[in-house]
Amino acid sequence: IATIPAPPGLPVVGHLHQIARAGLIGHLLNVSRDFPDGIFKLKFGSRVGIFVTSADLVAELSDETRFRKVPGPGLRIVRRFAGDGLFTAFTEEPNWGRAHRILLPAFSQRSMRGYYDVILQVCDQLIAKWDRLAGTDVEVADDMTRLTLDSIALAGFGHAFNSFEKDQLDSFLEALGRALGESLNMITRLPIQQRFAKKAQAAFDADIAEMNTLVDGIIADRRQNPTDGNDLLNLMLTARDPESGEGLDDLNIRYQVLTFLIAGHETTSGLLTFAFHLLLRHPHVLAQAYAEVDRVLPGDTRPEYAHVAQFHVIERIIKEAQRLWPTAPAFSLGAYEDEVIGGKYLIRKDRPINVFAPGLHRDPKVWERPDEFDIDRWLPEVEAARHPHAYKPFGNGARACIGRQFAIVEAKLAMAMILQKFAISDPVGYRLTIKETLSIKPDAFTIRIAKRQPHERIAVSAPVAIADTAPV
Ligand code: FDE
Repeated sequence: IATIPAPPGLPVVGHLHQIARAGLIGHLLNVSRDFPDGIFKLKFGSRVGIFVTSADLVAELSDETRFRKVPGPGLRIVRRFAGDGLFTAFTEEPNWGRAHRILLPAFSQRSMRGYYDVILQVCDQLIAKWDRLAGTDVEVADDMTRLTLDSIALAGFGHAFNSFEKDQLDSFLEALGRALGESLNMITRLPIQQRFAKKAQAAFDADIAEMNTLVDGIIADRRQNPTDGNDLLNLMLTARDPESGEGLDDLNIRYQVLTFLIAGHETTSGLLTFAFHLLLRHPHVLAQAYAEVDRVLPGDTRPEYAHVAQFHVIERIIKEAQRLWPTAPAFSLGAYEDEVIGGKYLIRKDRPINVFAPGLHRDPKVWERPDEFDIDRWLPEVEAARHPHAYKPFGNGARACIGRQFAIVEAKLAMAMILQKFAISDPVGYRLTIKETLSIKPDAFTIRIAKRQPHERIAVSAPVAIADTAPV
């Protein structure tokens, strides 16, 4: 049995003081490069976190007979507002299986077809806004957030945020942003600091109350105005678990609605924002994407559901963006019984072990030139030959992302519609800095947008290349 290695740190605070500089993600990436075995531990005050970045070790952790998702410290704090909703539930909690079985049909192929028109409608609002703003610089993450929040709310719950009509992001997002930020603070604070964080605690409670008010309004509205069809909310309110025959109780429905509002927008908006950042860094790939859009959607062709499957280049861009910057950057697993992984590392029963996806997705044993953005890694024959556990942007097994198809359809459609209509460029030469809540996204990233002229849709001019500097 070998001890899990750790970088040198100070006795009391451990490695906390080193995190500030590069942010948690940057720090973990830096540390992971020093541990080629792909496992290390870090001390956060009184707490020790174990991180795994090797595909071989992740293969073992992905064995659902030995390990299952166990929410780690961050998600346990998020439980204060998301409770035993799907994302934050322990796998053994009865409400997880119940809600999973009840809500799975909401993400079938047939349902996706139904959501398509809603997503398209919200994309139209983004395009209309950018049409008005053509010639100026837009804050990418903010508009991607408007897009993803509005589409999950409308498709899942029939709730119209109408975010594109407002200059300010919805106050729900501010409350959520602060609550997630505070959750992150709570896990990195020392216990002694936590005791003095009374003000932060009160603000946290107020933000949760504000989010609950919105969610309760959405639920009450549907109860008063019932609709046909099996959107998420109708399934939550009326469907029964095929196994136990039970439905979801009111508190759990509140947790689920909030969970989907959060999980459905945070990660997808970050994904799109990273993807545009990477595209502007790699003009030859951007040119490929334009060429594909012009082939699949010539002229002003209106995108239809069947077109989405034809965006192969865009799909590879999205996959590669999720490799370098998986926007849900970690998930945690725990052993059913004491286990040994890698032939020598003891993993105690129920102890959360973090799969750190940005590190896994750069495992040098699997990925050549791991820091390079290369969409050809996702050519079918290349992908088929790859280690099966080297890429986990959507988590693993039964607890993997239930919204994955929704997110991918939305991201592909939004990117295609933007490229169909706009020439995008990065006149300031944005240098990536990452904003971390519980998900990650590029901070303060703006792009310049101009309307594409009809003649540009045949011969596409690539924007000027910007010297590559190391990310983070
Ligand atoms: C989930 C999820 C996950 C897992 C986590 C753990 O394990 O902890 C992940 C990793 C994810 N997810 C990711 C992602 C990315 C993206 C872009 C997304 N995601 C998107 C989305 C959308 C929606 C609606 C969603 N998403 C949702 C969700 C949910 C509900 C969940 C939970 C599941 C269970 O059952 O557990 C998830 N997601 Fe996601």
